Amino acid sequence: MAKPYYITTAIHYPNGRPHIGHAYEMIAADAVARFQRQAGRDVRFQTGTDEHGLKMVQTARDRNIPVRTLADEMSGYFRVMADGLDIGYDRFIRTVEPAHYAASQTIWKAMEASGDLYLDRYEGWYSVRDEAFYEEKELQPGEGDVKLSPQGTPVEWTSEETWFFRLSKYQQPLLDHYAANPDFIRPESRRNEIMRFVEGGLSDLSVSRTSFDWGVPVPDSTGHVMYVWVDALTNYISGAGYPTDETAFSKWWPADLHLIGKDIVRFHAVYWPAFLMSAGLPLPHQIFGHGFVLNRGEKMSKSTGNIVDPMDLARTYGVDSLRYFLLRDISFGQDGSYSEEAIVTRANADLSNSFGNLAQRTLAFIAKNCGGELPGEGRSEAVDADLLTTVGSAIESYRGEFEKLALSQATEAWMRGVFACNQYIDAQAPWALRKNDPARMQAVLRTLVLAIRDLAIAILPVIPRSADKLLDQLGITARGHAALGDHTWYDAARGAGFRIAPPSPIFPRLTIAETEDSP
Ligand code: ME8
Repeated sequence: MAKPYYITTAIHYPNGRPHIGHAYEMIAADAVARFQRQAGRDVRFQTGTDEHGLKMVQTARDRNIPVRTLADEMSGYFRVMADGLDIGYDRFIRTVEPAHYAASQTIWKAMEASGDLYLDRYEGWYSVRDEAFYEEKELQPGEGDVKLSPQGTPVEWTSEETWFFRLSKYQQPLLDHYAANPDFIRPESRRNEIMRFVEGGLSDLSVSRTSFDWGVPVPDSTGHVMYVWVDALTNYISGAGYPTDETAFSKWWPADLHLIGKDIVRFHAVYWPAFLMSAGLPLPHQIFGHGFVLNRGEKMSKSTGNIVDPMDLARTYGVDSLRYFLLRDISFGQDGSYSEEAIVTRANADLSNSFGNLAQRTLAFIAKNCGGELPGEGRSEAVDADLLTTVGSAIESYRGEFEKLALSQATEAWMRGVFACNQYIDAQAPWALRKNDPARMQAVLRTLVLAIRDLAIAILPVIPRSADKLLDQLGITARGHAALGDHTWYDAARGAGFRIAPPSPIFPRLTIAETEDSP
């Protein structure tokens, strides 16, 4: 049995409804999880919501509702979105769960037992929007007296008694870990950014708050709740059985991959490993900081009113068009832009006109002209084997890129296989062979079915719903990588008398939806 594989997304703040950035992260993680399942690995995929902290308190206050009511309502939207986008998570964790409280208190006590926690007075800058402390030297001037964090969010001066974590003690151990594990932080640009930050020196971190009570209580310290990031990061282990279910925890931990956005790499690559070292727990294998999805190149914000509900896009253009677009058009690790035009253009070019058209032409032709029967071997020519070799190597490079999380290059490689098939079908023109050379027609159709089936299996992680439908139309039950390139199923299905029914198109051609302000 292959090694188990544990992947997580960040847990999202449910202080508002989910946006396309959240959808993007879930889709990318889901595609990786599906890919690893296809490779035969026992996969655990965790996502969820991060429900404590001052931001939640303030949003609830603005809406005049209890924080827990806000958390329950908004967390629900995240789960509904995950389900709507076919995110196949194994665990949706909420940080308000009692078992998560207990786990957070256990890791706290372990850090305390290592002598890494002490009580002192914190005075410094805090950004509620980022739920982060910043040093004076990191700030930039904003309008008037306002100071801004490196993320461009306003900071406010705070002063209170808090528990501190001896982060400074972990500067060298962290640098040693980065040096010994070059793949710990990806992509390279983020790794460099974090190394520079840690080399610059680490101050101890304030890890509790006394000015509000919406959080996990610090053990034996009345009036203190944990800094939201302490309990938030702990979700990765509390959701995998820590500390009560040793069997589950030792199976899944350390995680293979924490997939998160570029703005929170510091928390995952500096604070989290330091907490784990302090608690005597192993570190995750990799932290990947993906880029931001921008609306026509602009940051989404409530004030510019350009926040689009990802579920609206999925309803209008189809879940798989959205998934395919995000993974194909944005180079994974970099920022990327989206617009409805871009989604429609990409989905039409690759899915509808290329892959969809290829499958539709082939299956409809067999249904109509061969009574749906899978064609026999007929008279093969060298070009047939050549096509299958080209498709096989396109899929191989797709898999290689996927392994490296180069998701856009992966889908690009897959498209090379699709293009080769389209060239082949045009050149071989089976419709012209029907009367004069039926044996040749059979060989051509058989080759196409073999190629389409492998392309559909390969692309399952990206467009699970449509690829599944296509495989069902072909009567194929195999879904894993082990089936790729294995053509023995074909004669078995033929022998069993399987027939292709007239197919309904799987990738309809899209047009841009009319909006109220369209001309
Ligand atoms: O940071 N494009 O939650 P969050 C792509 N609760 N990704 C984006 C994005 C965008 N426009 N905007 C946000 C938090 N993200 C914490 C995490 S983990 C222990 C705690 C990403 O709801 C962001 O980078 O603000 C992060 O990975 C995730 O969405 C959740 O962001």
